[in-house]
Amino acid sequence: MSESTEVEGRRFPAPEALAAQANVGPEVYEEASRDRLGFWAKQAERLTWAQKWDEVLDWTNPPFAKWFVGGKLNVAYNCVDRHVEAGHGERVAYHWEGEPGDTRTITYAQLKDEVCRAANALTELGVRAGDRVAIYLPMIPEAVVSMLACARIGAVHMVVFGGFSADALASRLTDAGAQVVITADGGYRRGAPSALKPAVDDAVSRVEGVRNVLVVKRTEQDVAWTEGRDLWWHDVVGRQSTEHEPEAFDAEHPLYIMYTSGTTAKPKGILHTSGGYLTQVAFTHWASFDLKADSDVFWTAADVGWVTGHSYIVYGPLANRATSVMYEGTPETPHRGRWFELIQKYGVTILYTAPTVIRTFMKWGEDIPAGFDLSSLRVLGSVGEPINPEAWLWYHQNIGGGRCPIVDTWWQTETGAHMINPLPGVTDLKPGSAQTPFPGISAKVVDDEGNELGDDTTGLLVLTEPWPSMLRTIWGDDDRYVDTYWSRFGKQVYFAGDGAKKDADGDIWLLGRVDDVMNVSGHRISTTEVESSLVAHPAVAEAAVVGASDPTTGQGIVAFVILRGSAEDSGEDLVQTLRQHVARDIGPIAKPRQIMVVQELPKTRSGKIMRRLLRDVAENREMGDVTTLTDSSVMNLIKDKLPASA
Ligand code: 6R9
Repeated sequence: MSESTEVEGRRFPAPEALAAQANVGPEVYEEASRDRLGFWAKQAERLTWAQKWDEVLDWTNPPFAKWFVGGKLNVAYNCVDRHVEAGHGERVAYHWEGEPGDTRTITYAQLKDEVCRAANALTELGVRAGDRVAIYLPMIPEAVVSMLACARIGAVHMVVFGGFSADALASRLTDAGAQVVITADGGYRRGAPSALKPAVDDAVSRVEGVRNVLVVKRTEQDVAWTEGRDLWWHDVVGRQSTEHEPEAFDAEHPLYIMYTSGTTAKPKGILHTSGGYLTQVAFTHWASFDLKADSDVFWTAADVGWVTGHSYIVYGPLANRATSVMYEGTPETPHRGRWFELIQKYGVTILYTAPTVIRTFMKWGEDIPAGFDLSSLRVLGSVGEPINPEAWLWYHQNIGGGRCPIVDTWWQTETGAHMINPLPGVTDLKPGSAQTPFPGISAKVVDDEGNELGDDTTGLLVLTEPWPSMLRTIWGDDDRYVDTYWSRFGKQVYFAGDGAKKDADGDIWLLGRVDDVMNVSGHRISTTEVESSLVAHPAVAEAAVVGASDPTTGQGIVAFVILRGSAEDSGEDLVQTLRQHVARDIGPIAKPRQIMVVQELPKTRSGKIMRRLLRDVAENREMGDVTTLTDSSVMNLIKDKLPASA
């Protein structure tokens, strides 16, 4: 039996102490399935509504859903004001830490003042309910303040990840029709100030309709200035009143647009609305992580420019009055223990991050986390990709001290909030599996014709009932919304684009995007499966696998691997060893045709490997669109490393 199957067979029961005091118990599944809409209506009561809804769900015109019809609320009021009114103004909303080590502690009362000021400033700049505001900021508190200020006045925010290029920003500004851009002179990245304003200047010069650029001073870099258009945040926001009356908006009022890459070059603007979104992010944040607002210190170590940041740095934690950590920089600056130092310093109790980061930590070695006191941690989370069992186990042992449940959360920009994940005080955990649809969510695995599959089979993941935080459309393109998600199996079934398997216990395993499924001599092999096998080998830290067209087998398996520190100078022998290892582990059919040792892999902001680009390399093609890469120079590094034949 291979190392990976041994791990896969193991179960990790819910820790007893945690189960005894967990926010939700096993009965929650029963309750939700007995009356799904009643269950979600009960969760909506967690929020403060200016006017209650008449109807929980209107699904008379699928796939266009309306949740909490007739209800009215203000999202920012729910995230900030109501906690201050209830006497929690002195509670910390964010322990913010800049990469250079500067810090800011922001209480709910202070956050309320800042949000009100920013809301007044946007109003002064002529921003009205329904207008779009682009936010292109580093991970600084003004990013959260800007989002909430928009929500407060009913403007629709559109956060663009600070690592994206001027091109990517320009196409998003145009598509959304943004009128104001909020940015900064720069932010700190890997020990140095990194400029943001030049990309905004470039993008704004190419689009129509941006009236003002509001600039936060962060790095004190010199910036070019366009009089009349550019304004300093500290001038315009700084002089505003801290009073602002929040207006109640319809439950279906648009809250934000978040762009995500699709199969074509044009990114999709995923639209989320207010009442249903906030209900599901608040409830999942509370239930999936067993959040205790009075004692936990919660840290989503991700960027606000990713949906994970929207739902679990901003809206979920704030709606639940949580105390969060927010960190500006990279994990290796100024040293590889920076995250662990932050956990120790702030007493973080819940850590939520992505498998790619865990694998990087594995590569750096367990001595680094061992050098810090991580005993405050009690729950761990994972998001963004399937977490391979080895990484799960490493996370469990070396960061969680063997005592913290790992909540592997499957969801998407489109779903807005957690959809498939174990519950920390309830579920016996299986490393590598997201396991169970969240209470009130209906997920199934179907074959190509849409027939539900039994246990122990592999197929496509679908969602068969609407859910409160679902996307409402693709901005400006209802047809593409219907075509992309709701046409493969009819207008009532959401096609997620992920392959999935149900095991003999009925637990769900995610197998990656269906376009990542390879076809080798007629056998369907998931890239995730081969990657997982490679990473299970002690010499490998990280692996990316693609199917490259092959004249005989249809597709051939090409793997890119990063070696662990100790194994870094091994040569051809190691490549053969790894090929054999995969053949033994999965079967000879899965043996990679080619394995290339590289230093880095191309990744998006959410840590997903851009296999499309690796496929271009493997098939010796010109590279496609790289605008969603966090660091486009990575691809040159990889190409330089390749043998001429590749
Ligand atoms: C939240 C987020 C969505 C895609 C999704 C799937 C993959 C996310 C996962 C996971 C397996 C998990 N994905 N979480 N796969 N297990 N726990 O990542 O949103 O950036 O839109 O990506 O990510 O393939 O379809 P987004």
